[in-house]
Amino acid sequence: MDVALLYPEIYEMARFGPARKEFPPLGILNLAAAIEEAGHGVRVLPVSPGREALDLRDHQVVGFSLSSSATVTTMATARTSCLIDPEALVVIGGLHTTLYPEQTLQDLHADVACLGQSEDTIAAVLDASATRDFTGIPGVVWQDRGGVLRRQAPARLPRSLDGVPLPARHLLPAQELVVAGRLAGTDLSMTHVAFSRGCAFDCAFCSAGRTPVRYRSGADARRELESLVDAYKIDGFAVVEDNFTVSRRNVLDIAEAIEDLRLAWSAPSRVDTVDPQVLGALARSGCIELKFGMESGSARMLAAMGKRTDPEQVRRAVAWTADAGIGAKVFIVHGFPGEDAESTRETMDMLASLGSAISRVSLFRFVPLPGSPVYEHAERYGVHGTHHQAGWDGDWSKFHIHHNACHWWGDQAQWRQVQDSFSRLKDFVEDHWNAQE
Ligand code: B12
Ligand code: SF4
Repeated sequence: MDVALLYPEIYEMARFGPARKEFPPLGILNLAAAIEEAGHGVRVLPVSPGREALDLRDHQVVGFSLSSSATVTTMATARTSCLIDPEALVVIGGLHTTLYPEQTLQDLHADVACLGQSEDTIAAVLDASATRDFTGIPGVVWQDRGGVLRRQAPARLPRSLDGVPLPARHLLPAQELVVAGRLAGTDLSMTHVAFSRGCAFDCAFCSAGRTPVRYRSGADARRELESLVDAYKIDGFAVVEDNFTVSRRNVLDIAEAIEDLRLAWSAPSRVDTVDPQVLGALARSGCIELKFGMESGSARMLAAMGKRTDPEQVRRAVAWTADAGIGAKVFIVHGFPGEDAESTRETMDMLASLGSAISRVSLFRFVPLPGSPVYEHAERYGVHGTHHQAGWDGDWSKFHIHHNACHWWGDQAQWRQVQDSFSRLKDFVEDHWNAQE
């Protein structure tokens, strides 16, 4: 069978807009590798606003990836604009599908929805394309011939990712995979990798906790990096999952296994999952930057966000990281319910006191992301504007963390305070750390 997998093209909206693509769709490439292993042909095709209409009539299966809620509208437009053989099987997957499968199945006029990580189930779904009977396949939702919606729970996934095929990078042009100027402010030729999936935490603004935690072993991570050095001559890489340092044991295993490859790399982390020993091992293995979800300098806001960290842990982690010779980039989320001028001042004070120990700062505005605790329990947080609530306007595109200035909570006076304090924080960050990559 010939399969077309459509995914939303993502741009670096924070600074570059459509002039710069974000990084390749690794999950889709993992899925494509599993489809190839099952003996089918597969193409991965980007979709972006204004470029949704593709002629796919020579494919027997068309898959739509709804990897975030922000891109649902674009993918739904693609569904209606593409030319698709009426006999073709239309499959959907990705995080948004996993969160709201029944509704997404209807919105996308799809035959079957795959829930969660789908490398283990996609072959069986393709095999059932003639009968359209998906009975017995774990983690699928479909409408049977009698029009009844059927749902089968996902199987429990192994904790190890080693059995998951490596991303089928050969399906994309090399210039989409290997870039310069994107690794911790260096010009190194680099690519993106994912050594783990999911997160064990449940910060209120984040939906990453909905993905079960899985890790590659050190040996498997090394195998992937060696193949990347071989194929693309990379000098470095960025680890791009939710939270690379969740499991100390896995992180040390990977660090040790890749040490002699002499590659420079960066990864996301939490302030409470590093210590001097781990940081020493990461530095020896080539880590040049860790990206910490600092979020706020206010103990009150950290508690409100369910971050389970405190300002002292932020200070300690940043200092230890700088001592280990690793750059410490911090991410900040501004505007979570309860944010005010005082909490913003505490964030600026903390940034100022850490000063040059922080290599870079990325500032985001609070958005209730579908699937996150704040979205799914919006009333508890005083948040409005979700699709579960009255007055839903059907606009999924607003759940976007860049250039988002929606009034999500509080009265007009509180909103003005959030807006004013965000402007001050933004100016402060731009004055002190202007080189954001
Ligand atoms: C890496 C990443 C990115 C990368 C994406 C790189 C890429 N091109 O894939 C970048 C930085 C570009 C990015 C951008 C954004 N992201 Co992002 N991202 C992630 C992160 C950390 C990992 C995603 C991932 O690779 N997961 C692992 C792979 C294996 O899973 P997967 O991609 O979902 O694919 C698997 C399954 O879903 C399924 N599947 C997927 N598609 C399909 C299609 C079919 C047909 C089938 C059968 C199966 C299937 O099979 C795949 C293999 O198992 C997640 C966190 C998370 N836990 O998901 C956030 C996350 C998905 N991102 C999020 C957000 C908000 C965004 C942005 C909207 C941010 C913004 N600019 O405002 C954009 C838009 C992204 C988009 N695609 O629409 C939110 C989404 C929340 C939501 N409900 O919308 C998450 C959950 C993070 C969070 N903080 O909550 N992101
Ligand atoms: S913000 Fe970071 S630590 Fe918190 S749930 Fe999301 S990925 Fe995990």
